[in-house]
Amino acid sequence: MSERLFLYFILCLHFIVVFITLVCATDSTDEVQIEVIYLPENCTQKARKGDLLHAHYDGYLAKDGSQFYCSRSAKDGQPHWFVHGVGEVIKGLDIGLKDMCPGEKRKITVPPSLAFGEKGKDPVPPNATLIFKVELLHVRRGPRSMEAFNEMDHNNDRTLTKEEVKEHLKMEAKKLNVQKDESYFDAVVSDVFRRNDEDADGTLTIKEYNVYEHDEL
Ligand SMILES: *[C@@H]1O[C@H](CO)[C@@H](O)[C@H](O)[C@H]1NC(C)=O
Ligand SMILES: *[C@@H]1O[C@H](CO)[C@@H](O)[C@H](O)[C@H]1NC(C)=O
Ligand SMILES: [Ca+2]
Ligand SMILES: [Ca+2]
Repeated sequence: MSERLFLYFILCLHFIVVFITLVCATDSTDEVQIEVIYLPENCTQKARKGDLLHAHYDGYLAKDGSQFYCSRSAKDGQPHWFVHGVGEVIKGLDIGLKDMCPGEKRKITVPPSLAFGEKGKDPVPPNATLIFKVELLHVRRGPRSMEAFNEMDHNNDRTLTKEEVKEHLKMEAKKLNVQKDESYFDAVVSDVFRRNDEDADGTLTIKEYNVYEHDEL
């Protein structure tokens, strides 16, 4: 009798182990898998939340390997600029691009829950696991980074005036070879202040400027 009890006990243990394994397996299918294809010798700047990333990427459906997106052939074939870690791209890509270096290449596998979910989004079908091949070209500190704030804050008083923001925008435009006239910059500055200057005192504090906090991906 006691032997049967013992066997029963073992069987139960076995079930628990199988159960735990299954639960863990289910968990891991909801995770982003990152495979580093190429890592440059020197990593000049790792991608952080709020950074501007410049990248080429191809998207494939995991189930048959068919390609649904290619930045090299889409629109003008230019690599994309986007802000990292703030939902400008699907959640799975924000997670998969974390700490990536300029020049690095990754294969990122994204479960549907962190991509287009149960509904899908044309041309991605429902419940699709996606594979992205990403080549990161440049990482720049984004406009909402502490670095950018400090760069703009010429007199280091921890607040930004309209003039300071305007000067910064002009400098950025010059760096990127974008030609704009004075009224364009005035309009952008007004817009930035209208949306961020909560107490309407004509300056932006760090809090009002909404600097991205630490990475929480
Ligand atoms: C990497 O950085 C070191 C030190 O800055 C430099 O000497 C070396 O040439 C760099 N290598 C590459 C491949 O850029
Ligand atoms: C997608 O997955 C959900 C949850 O597993 C399921 O209820 C739904 O029927 C699936 N949709 C399609 C179109 O396969
Ligand atoms: Ca200032
Ligand atoms: Ca203010």
